[in-house]
Amino acid sequence: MLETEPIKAYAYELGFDTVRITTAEEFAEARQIIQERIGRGLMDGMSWFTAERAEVSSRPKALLPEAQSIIALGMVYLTEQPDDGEPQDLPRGRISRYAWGDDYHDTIKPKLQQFAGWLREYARAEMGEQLETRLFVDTGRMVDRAVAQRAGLGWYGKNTNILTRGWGSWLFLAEIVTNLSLRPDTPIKANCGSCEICLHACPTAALPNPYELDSTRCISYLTIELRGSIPLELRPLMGNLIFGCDICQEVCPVNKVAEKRLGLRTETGKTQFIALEGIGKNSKEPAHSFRPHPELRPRSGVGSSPELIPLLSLTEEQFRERFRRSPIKRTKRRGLLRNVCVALGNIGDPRAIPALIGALHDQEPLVRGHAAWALGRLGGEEAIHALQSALASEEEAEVQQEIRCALASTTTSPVGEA
Ligand code: B12
Ligand code: SF4
Ligand code: SF4
Repeated sequence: MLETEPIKAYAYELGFDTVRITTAEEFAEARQIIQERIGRGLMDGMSWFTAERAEVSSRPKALLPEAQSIIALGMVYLTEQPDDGEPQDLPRGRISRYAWGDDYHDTIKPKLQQFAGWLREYARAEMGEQLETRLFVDTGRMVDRAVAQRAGLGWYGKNTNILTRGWGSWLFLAEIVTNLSLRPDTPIKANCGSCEICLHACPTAALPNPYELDSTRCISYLTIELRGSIPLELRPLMGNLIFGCDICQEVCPVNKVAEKRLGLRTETGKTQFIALEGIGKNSKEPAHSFRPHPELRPRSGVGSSPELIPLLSLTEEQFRERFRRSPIKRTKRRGLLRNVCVALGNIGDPRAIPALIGALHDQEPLVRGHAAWALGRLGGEEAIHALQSALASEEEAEVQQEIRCALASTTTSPVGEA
């Protein structure tokens, strides 16, 4: 059997922060749970997330018939909060931490390919073995969290994220399925105990029970995966979140310990690394000095809390250019502007009214409908007048309905006025 220590050492050298190994046995329990959740409609709206996908993604041998082992990898994505510039008093949105920097798929995939190249040489030199691999990060048909749990990389938190000793849940998961027979690690004996903080902190009640996520209510799904209209009753609960949601991770005590250990502090409302010495010492991981990954550092000009009003005038071309390297491109322009409208409706700053009136005439019906909702929330003569004249010229039934609803629920006094 091949020695696993050099494999793990190479994973760290490549920039992964944690690595464990498990067998290529099927993930029968995960499959059963996923299929049950699909059956109950908890994954509705993600048409790609099918029972057939669950079937394949829980059977490594369906993906690689010769599979023997899985190398489970984690890459921490704690970074400094980017400087979002001035002025601070205009309405701003919130982007979840994993999207402050470049798209992690683009960062991790080449590393997995490099890893597989190295592994091929290592297997040939040590044992004369021919290597077969399949590489996965997020989008592939693999149950990333179930692999990480069985490999002992971490344990399931009640918010369904994998928590690790030392890094909390602030890490991306990836895998290499291989035909090599490698000594497996054992699962960690840890759990959330009696804590239920995340369940109560979720603004949309998307965590009805421990370890159970109702995706259809999760802000991450609503802002990233959902292609159409956001359900009316959930919009007021979304605050200023415009891409993803970190709330159930931010409140987690395990994450707070990890952040402190890594020297991450919140100062003047911004998170920054204050101390970076001695990191790794209390962790089970080798004491390699943690630095926020250069590849994951915010540099794509996206920011963590962008000004919302200017986003409403982004053209398709400007959207593509600005978010070219960011995970945000997944929402497409219309999805992002839809989210921006909801955030502006929730923030209630009347300075957004002119831009929202402009968005009432956007080329995308989805944006027009959500701009109408936001104007209804803001209220006031100007907003009502704009809604009435938009109704007269609007041709899409769904947008007409949004405008009627907005008019029915609004008041002539703008938000903030008695
Ligand atoms: C679909 C998907 C989503 C969906 C649905 C999320 C979900 N919980 O299922 C949406 C769009 C909502 C989403 C959101 C997010 N996602 Co996502 N997502 C995925 C994806 C593609 C599949 C997940 C899946 O299989 N879901 C099906 C459900 C049923 O599986 P599950 O929640 O893991 O359920 C398990 C547990 O509940 C457990 N379980 C059930 N009952 C019990 C009982 C006990 C006692 C125990 C111990 C366990 C247990 O068993 C289940 C099966 O394994 C994975 C990538 C991948 N290929 O796996 C990324 C992935 C899970 N997402 C990830 C991330 C980062 C996020 C967000 C944080 C992004 C954000 N900031 O907005 C949020 C987190 C929301 C949340 N609280 O989970 C990371 C998670 C990393 C980690 N540390 O866990 C992954 C692994 C991507 C990656 N490769 O890094 N995501
Ligand atoms: S990501 Fe946000 S909306 Fe989704 S479960 Fe966590 S707190 Fe709730
Ligand atoms: S907040 Fe508490 S219950 Fe939720 S994942 Fe963290 S430790 Fe577990």
